[in-house]
Amino acid sequence: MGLTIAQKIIKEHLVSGEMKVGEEIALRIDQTLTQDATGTMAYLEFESIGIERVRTKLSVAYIDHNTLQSGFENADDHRYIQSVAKKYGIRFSRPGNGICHQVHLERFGVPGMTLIGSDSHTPTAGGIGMLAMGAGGLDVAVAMGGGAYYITMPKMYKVNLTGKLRPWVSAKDVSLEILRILSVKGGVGAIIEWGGEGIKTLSVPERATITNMGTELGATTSIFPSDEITREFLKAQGREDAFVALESDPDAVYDRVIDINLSELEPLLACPHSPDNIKTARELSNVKVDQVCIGSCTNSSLRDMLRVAKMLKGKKIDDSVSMSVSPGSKQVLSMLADCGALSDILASGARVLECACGPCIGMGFSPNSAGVSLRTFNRNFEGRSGTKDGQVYLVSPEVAVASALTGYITDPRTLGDYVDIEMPDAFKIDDSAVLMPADPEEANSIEVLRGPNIKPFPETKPLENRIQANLTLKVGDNITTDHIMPAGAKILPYRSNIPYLSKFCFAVCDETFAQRAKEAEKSIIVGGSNYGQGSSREHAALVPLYLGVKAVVAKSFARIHAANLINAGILPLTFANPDDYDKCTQNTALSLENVYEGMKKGEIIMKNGNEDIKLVCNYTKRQIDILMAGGLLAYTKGE
Ligand code: MIC
Ligand code: SF4
Repeated sequence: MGLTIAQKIIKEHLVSGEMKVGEEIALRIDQTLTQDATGTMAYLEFESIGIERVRTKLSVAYIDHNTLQSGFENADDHRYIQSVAKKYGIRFSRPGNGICHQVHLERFGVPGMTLIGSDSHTPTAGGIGMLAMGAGGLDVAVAMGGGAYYITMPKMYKVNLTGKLRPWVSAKDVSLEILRILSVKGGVGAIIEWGGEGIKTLSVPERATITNMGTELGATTSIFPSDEITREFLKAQGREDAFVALESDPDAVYDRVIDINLSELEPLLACPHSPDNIKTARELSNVKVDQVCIGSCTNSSLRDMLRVAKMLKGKKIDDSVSMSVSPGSKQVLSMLADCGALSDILASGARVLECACGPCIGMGFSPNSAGVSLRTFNRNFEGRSGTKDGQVYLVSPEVAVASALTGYITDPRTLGDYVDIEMPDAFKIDDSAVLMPADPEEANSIEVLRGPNIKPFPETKPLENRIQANLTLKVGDNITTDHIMPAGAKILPYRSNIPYLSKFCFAVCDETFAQRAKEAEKSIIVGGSNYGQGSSREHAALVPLYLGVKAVVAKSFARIHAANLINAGILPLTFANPDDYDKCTQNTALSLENVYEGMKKGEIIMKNGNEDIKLVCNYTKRQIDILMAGGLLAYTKGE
């Protein structure tokens, strides 16, 4: 039987386990990346594992999420990451150099290699045929130390593209179309391979937009073949030597095949507050727009920015619209400046922000009250923009600019002739904002610089056999890690201060939760399906751990969050009968019985008053050992 692209890479990196869907497999990891918002914690964990130097082929620490440095906390964390990187053999991408996924694609990604990153959009590198996955910080720390990365062997989905995108329709519309077809949970447990004749019409940045947003499907990752288009891209980046060709075997078997005819797509939007709430631009043309943001790891490539500049050239955005443009990297910004496109953007009335995540993670540029914000980003969860009642729509750069010009949601096809752009043959290479680590001989003398905002890792305790706890919070379906542990300008500087962060846990759903959980001492949370979708932030597990959460009982879980819960020593459990969700009432006492035996059997009984509710778990021996030890850190140190 032939293999898919992902299966080929998995086979080559398999450390243990069998490549059977649903089985746990361990993979050798070639490269890692971190960003600052998850990085501080990941490096604290790496230090506590006690390894002298990273054992990967390449590890990069990016500063891109919180670059404001308003107050010492954030600035201290940057210095901490810079000093750790220098000491332990990690490259350090300075603030301003760009968004981790964009820079990694440009400068470091290699087809056929494995990459894990402490950020859920790490699959962006799948655009050049890398097996790239988002992971919790602790998993990345272990991989930096040479440890394997454990996942459940995914199913294989294939999306077959035919045709060619029509003018004004773009890669973002392909992402939105697949979200319309599959929904935010449709990719859970699967790797999505993109193929078919249609991919020959898509450049690497367009492919990367598509793999980037595969995260919103809940997929383990997404991947394109590595072909002549990939070679051209790497060559233009001065990295042709990194090229290897990669394709699936003609007789590869897929669990599901989805056909999309590119020629039939039209400009789409994801409406508030979910990336799969899809409508056409045509349908929404009477919606007034207050704000437009262009950028994020989904749509900040040179290609996207040149198109934006060309559309804006000689025009003015509507007076009622506030617009920002954040180029994805220093390379993009500096090439825009060199060719004059930056002036066209500025002359239109748009503001140019730093090459960073910025508004995407609520770091400024929040919409006005109940404001309609069109963003070329990948997430429009409630409150994420920093404005609780902000109405965020996800769009392509084409829809974004067309709407900024008119002040209303606008189908760009109504604007007239298509503006084509020409891509340069070569990118401008300047890696001076990526600092190299010290030589191993020097490393000992390098001091790690720790600021006072760094607080110790929450205390973990070995698992109890009988867990009596209060059902402190009951939530619905599709709860995101942004609900569990919000981000944004007020909170992000405290990612290395779990006690402080804990005050904001679940604040979007229930502002009293943190206080109530502390008072209860031991809590169980009950959730619906796809619990923990979205970001990879392990803080969404570490903060509940700090607040005494012992288990989360849900209808189903998102992949990275379930792994983060286990890493934190919290039990993720699912209802054997999803209807039992309705029997659970907030603020009642629950008890998990005979947990040790139950974990082995895959079945734990939860006492809810006089009733027994059957819960299931499918832990591997390794996961049971981690939970018994009180989390991955304790387990790794005790190994
Ligand atoms: C996000 O897009 O939500 C983030 C911020 O990039 C997160 C990481 C984090 O919370 O630090 C992610 O996607 O993993
Ligand atoms: Fe940054 Fe937004 Fe991408 Fe997350 S989704 S890495 S916050 S740009």
